[in-house]
Amino acid sequence: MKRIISEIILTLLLICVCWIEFGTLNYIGMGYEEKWVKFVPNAGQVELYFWKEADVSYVNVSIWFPTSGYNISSWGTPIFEGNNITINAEIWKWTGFVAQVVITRSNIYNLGNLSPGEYLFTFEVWEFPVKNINFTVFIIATIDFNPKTLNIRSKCESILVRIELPESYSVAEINVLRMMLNNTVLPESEPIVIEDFDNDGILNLMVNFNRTAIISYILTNVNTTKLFEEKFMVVALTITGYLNDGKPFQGAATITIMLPIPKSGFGRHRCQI
Ligand SMILES: [Ca+2]
Repeated sequence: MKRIISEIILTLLLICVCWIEFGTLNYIGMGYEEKWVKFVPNAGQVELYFWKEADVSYVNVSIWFPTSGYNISSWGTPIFEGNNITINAEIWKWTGFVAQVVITRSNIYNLGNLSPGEYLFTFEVWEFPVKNINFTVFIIATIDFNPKTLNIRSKCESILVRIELPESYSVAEINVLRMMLNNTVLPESEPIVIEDFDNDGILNLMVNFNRTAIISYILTNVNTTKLFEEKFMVVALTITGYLNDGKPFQGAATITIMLPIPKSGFGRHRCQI
């Protein structure tokens, strides 16, 4: 009985040794050793995508591999140094036999509730920078356009934009010179008025944008064929800017543009809202 048990143990040991040997795959006769080695992907294999949901910022990192022979042992955790965020992942490549199949692996990094500002997110592997992405966390502003409907054939007047900021910020701190509409149109230098026009207890900054400039921008960025067919279109416009201390803000609202049917054939149009 003891002999049988000894033989079983011996057999199991032999199996283990063989398995370990197979696992390390020392194919000395083939001239190389099959093993896991450190691997750094190139930038073309990596996609970075930033988004914000509620108050939380996220970056998704996707990496594609040409074979099954890769292993990500650590995705790393975000390291914050001021507005620079660095990730250090650990990736391995198997030098032996692998399946020729493209595999994509992804990981979402929760960056938490970041304060407003401009950030640089760098994805490193084995401390080697692979790819980075810049993103901005904005103070979310409430935007209101007046008028809310534009006749695109009108060539006069301005569009009034009323801006409110969240409770902990003041519109008096907005640097009007750096404001832009859709990163293209600057506001008019005057008048600039601060008052609580809607009596909700929150001050509004009111500035004008040149109507012709906005219409020109819209016409070069919308499907004009569709506009001429349907005679109106709803367009989202975004206001971005900075407070005097550099904190960025952004807000968006829609405006309806319309293409009225001329009442006369002479192409004359009165200025109208
Ligand atoms: Ca208000």
